[in-house]
Amino acid sequence: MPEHVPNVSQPLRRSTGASATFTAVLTGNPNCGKTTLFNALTGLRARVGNYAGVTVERKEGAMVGADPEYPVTLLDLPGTYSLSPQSLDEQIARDVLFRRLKDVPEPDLIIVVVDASNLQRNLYYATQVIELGYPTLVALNMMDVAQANGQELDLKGLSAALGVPVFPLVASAGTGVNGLRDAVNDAARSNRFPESSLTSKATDQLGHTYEPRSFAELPETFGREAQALEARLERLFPHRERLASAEALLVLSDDKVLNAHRELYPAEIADAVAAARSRLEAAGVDWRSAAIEARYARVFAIAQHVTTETTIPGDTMSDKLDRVLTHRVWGLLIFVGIMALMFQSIFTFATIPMDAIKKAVNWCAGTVTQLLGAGDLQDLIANGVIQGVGAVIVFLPQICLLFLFIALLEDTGYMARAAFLMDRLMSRVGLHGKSFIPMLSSFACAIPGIMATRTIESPKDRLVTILVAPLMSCSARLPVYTVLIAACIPPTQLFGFVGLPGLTLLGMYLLGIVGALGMAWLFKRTLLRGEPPPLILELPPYKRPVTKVILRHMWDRSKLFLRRAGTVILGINILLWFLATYPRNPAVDAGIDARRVAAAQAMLPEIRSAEEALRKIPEVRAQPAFKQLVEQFEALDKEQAGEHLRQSFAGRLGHGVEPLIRPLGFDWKIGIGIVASFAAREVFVSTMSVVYNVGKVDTGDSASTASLVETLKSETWADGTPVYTTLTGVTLMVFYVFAMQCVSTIAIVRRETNGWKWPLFQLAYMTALAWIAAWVTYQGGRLLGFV
Ligand SMILES: Nc1nc2c(ncn2[C@@H]2O[C@H](COP(=O)(O)OP(=O)(O)OP(=O)(O)O)[C@@H](O)[C@H]2O)c(=O)[nH]1
Ligand SMILES: [Mg+2]
Repeated sequence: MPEHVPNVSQPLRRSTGASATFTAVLTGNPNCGKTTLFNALTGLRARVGNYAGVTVERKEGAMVGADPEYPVTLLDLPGTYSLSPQSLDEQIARDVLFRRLKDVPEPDLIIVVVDASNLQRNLYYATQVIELGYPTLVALNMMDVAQANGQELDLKGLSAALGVPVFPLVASAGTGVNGLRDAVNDAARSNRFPESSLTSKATDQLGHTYEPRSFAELPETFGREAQALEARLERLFPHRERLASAEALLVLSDDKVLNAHRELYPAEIADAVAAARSRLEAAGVDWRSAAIEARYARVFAIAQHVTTETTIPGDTMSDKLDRVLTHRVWGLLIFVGIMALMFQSIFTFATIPMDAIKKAVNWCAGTVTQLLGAGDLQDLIANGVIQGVGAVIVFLPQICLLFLFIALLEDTGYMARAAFLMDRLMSRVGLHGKSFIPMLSSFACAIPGIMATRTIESPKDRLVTILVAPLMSCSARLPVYTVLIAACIPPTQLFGFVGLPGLTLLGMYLLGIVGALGMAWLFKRTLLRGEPPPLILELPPYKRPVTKVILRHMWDRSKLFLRRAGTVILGINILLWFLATYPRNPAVDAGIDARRVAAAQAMLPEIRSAEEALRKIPEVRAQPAFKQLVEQFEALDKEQAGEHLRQSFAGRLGHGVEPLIRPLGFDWKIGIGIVASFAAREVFVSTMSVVYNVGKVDTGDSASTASLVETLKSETWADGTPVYTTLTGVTLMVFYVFAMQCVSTIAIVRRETNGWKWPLFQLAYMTALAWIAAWVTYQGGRLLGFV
């Protein structure tokens, strides 16, 4: 806690150090546009979305347009409905406002963001914050929505009733943001030099907030108890003197405050509170609801007073849409339809740009091959680096499309409906719909999904959701599915319009959902029993998505994907190239060369010496007349590359794990891919590209640049039967649906659960599940007659 104590008579806090910046905190109900305003003021791009609980961490940024001498730091907080938090993310706002976080500077200014179209509910929290006595201003956002709903607001009246300045805004369009920025600047300046700023209008207004204010007219007995407690708190925590009255109300009426934070309050407070509560009970006052009811009454009166309904409120567009979209039957059908459309279009629309990228990658690899002479360096750059990383980058268009869809789902407000629809299904497994939002976010990546679990109130439910979230197919699995589908699934059209590939992809995503629900059910019945609290989920009004938000979201995620390809994947590829290339056994080359010479001499008796034959071979390769011989050479090339790989470190690794994966129908080369992709799933495709290309004799034709899919299709077992059959492809995909192959996810689970226990458990159970599911698929498929 900072030592410096602002006292009530001093209008604004003087900064403690010359370098300390002025800190303005954005707080308010969920989904009222705090992050949109934060982005507008800072020029940053924090994530926004049209549902409650998008921001789950505090975020800091410098306000642009601040006076260079008086820089302003803005703090964006997760939304909360009150100062009595229900979930982890909501606690952050309370902890910042009550100065419980050591690494957060004391707020100099609070900007309460209020959703104008939902005044009454938002004012409940706003009045709680104003009562804290910080310099406060109200950012009245979503004025456009309020207007569209036919509500006219008396801003002066609102400002007078709240006793703080009010700034009307449409943050998503930037309207009014500059006025707010000016006011923050004024406050920052006057904070440094209170004596010279007494004339500033904004400061005058802000100065009002120091009047102790109470918006709840409490029953007399309750008020007396609250005051007594306030006095105690003031004495015990002199540095939080100003907050004491608000804190007293909270401590008295919320039993969770004391129970959850015993360490924050000495026994003296706990005893005093218990005594006060029993006195109140004896007097017939309900201490749990007295303060809440009193505040609601006041807030209701203010909202009534300042709102004029210009049209008779009827069914809004959102209500009408919701009647269909959240319908038990239609809603679910539409949900599945939207998902199917998403996966079908990921396939169809992405093909053209994907082909273009593929060509570009091949061109690069080809150019490098020509520029560098044959040898290890050429192989490393062309196959290890360009083809390996290229194999992942090819998927950029699909990733963009996936994120376009996810951003649309989030920003239109459909996400919350999906959670609502899934609530019935989720309650069967013992969770509620709120857990579905983190699961849906995990379609993009499990990391934001796991972070989003902070909105779940019950710790056990949160843990269950964390444990199952990585089962949802994330974007890193998309390249794996796509390659395997292209290599193993025939492109049959069903009913004339849906392709089997798109359906298979949808199937994998659905399998992930089913797996997640099944495991959640199991965990809720065994490890983490407990009833979920009732679902309270806000359905935000549908909004036209903001193009800028959608594009930024797509761009940010694509950048992340490319950066990963350029760093992690590149590193792993180079390492793999080494593992797949060395040690090199010269005996293999000598043996194969001898057979080449023998083959050449058998066909062309005029060749006498082995040297001559070796010299002639490149010539022969180029001549169509020697078709048979060229084919023999190609078989030998393949054998040579295969033998080298087999004897390499990677090959030994693959052979080492082969007994484990043989029952799943996988060979040792797939084994290399599976082991390597425990670091990150998309490494599978780049590994396959490296494994199948490394050491290939460059024959000048397109063999070394044949697409990965073609190469996979041509892979055979020793007996000549193809490795990548439909059954192998499906089995491998099933393995990837369930396997926990992501170091970053393990790290984030460790952070969110504060220890290694759960991430290791998760790694173990998911790997076991993946193996069992793949085994069932493979053996079941064989029983059904697939090969
Ligand atoms: N019509 C309209 N939409 C807005 C306005 N401000 C923000 N939005 C939209 O409202 C939604 C919520 O915005 P966010 O900035 O994510 O809200 P938040 O308060 O940070 O939400 P949480 O982080 O979940 O608490 C987004 O879809 C925004 O594009 C506004 O003034 N008018
Ligand atoms: Mg936010």
